[in-house]
Amino acid sequence: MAIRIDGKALAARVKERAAAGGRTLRRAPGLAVILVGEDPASRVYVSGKERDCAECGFLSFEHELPAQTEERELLRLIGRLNADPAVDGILVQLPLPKHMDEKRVLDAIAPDKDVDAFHPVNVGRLVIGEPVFLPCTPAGVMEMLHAYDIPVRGKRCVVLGRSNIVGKPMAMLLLQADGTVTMCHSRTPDLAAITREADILVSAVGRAGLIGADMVKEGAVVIDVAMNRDAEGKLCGDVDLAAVEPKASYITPVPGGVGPMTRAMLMQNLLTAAKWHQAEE
Ligand code: L34
Repeated sequence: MAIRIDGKALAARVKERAAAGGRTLRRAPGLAVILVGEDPASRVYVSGKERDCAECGFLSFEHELPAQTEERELLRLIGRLNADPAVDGILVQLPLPKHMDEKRVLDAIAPDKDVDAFHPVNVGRLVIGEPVFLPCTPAGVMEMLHAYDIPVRGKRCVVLGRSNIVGKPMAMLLLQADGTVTMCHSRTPDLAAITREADILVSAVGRAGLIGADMVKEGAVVIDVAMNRDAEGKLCGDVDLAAVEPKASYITPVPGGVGPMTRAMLMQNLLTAAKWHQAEE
């Protein structure tokens, strides 16, 4: 029977660490959170991030814009926040409304305030192994592996999903930890043959029930990054937890797994940004 990785408890520890770091600074780190439109899930995640800031003794500045806001207005707001010395980090919650060009918006965030690590400069830094900010979700997964003394070196790691937010940076971090990494996606034939080879399996697809026991090797570490709703509307990941749990060595639940860790790593990035900014003052 797998050990359940407790993302909630671990996130609390990461946040305490960030809070302690913040107390050594001259002023509290400040996060600007931009939410465009009324996606209910985004609303929940953004509220969580603001609560995390408060818990850490950090400031948060919320900017709620209506769904029909014009892109140039959002770009103007980002420009103002880039220049605002009280703002150490800027987070534009995704997804954006369809009429906006996500890439243009994310590229407008100053790299030194890009606490999501989505800007090409920060992606590039990650790829060459010199990151300033770590992308929150993959960094949260690495923190979980580390906290449970799960080695990555030499292990077969399989990442499902190739998004810029999760799949690609996840593969990069596992690679930098000396894992042997395979990436799978919607065009990968015979997925199960590959996932069954994994010592560490990370699923970030977004399809409830995708990972059954037949796709998992005995004793594998199974990390579920997805946030889906099942037929009854209950929150779940890609992994059929009941089926896979007896076979895995470690497993992350949804909720209470990677989600809270994503938010905790954001606090760590915000602290990093604030340290940089205050060292320059
Ligand atoms: N810019 N947009 C930007 N940065 C991000 O890092 C995100 N993401 C994803 C969506 N858009 C983003 C998040 O923050 C997903 N995501 C996220 C963050 C937190 C949680 C889930 C997804 C989370 O806290 N999940 C809780 C359950 C929350 C609930 O009850 O709905 C959990 O225990 O998993």
